[in-house]
Amino acid sequence: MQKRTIFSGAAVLLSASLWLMSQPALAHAHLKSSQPAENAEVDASPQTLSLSFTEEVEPAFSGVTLLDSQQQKVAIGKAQLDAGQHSRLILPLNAPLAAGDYQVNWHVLSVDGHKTQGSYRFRVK
Ligand SMILES: [Cu+2]
Repeated sequence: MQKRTIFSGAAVLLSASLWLMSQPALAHAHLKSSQPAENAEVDASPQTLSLSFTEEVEPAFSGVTLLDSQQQKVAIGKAQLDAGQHSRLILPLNAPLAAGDYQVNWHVLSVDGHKTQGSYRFRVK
């Protein structure tokens, strides 16, 4: 009798957790902040781009492209996860950025398996 109660309790817990796992997560990885920030005007070229998301992301399935004001792709390093903060991607720049407007296009896969993407701009004075 007691064994049976424990078993059905475990079954309820299991089905409850399966139900929770099947629910779509409410929060996907949205861009929380960046360096340089969206629409920022910086005095000098940054050394890296850094993008912080609302959830942890998978760097192998995430990427960032940088476009200059002519919509030409600027060569940058591969997105790396911040070792201390798995919701932050860091991208080294291969060379200092010339003065001008830049557009950052990002796409990420969050650890909950959802893809999101977006873009923002900043200016180097
Ligand atoms: Cu999600």
